[in-house]
Amino acid sequence: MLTSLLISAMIGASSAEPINPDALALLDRDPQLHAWALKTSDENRDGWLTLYEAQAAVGRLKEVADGNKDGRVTVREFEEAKAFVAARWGVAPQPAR
Ligand SMILES: [Ca+2]
Ligand SMILES: [Ca+2]
Repeated sequence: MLTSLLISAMIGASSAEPINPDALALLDRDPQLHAWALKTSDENRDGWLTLYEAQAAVGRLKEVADGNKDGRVTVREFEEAKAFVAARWGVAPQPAR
């Protein structure tokens, strides 16, 4: 489920764990976030996100999303962050399902 994946990816982004496979899985499942991650975190500009680049992207997303700085990203904060990065970086929103 995307929400639990999101939470674990966010937790991984804040920990000292060097490898966080959930970061790449999260971005792979969300085309809008993936497009945003490519714009902000594809450091070598090859059009692909490595796990390292994906982790950096999720770390950035968490900084943007955790509006009240309590170290946790709620689903609501996540949705607001997605809307924010879509507007700020010009990433097309996902069509409603
Ligand atoms: Ca890359
Ligand atoms: Ca929060």
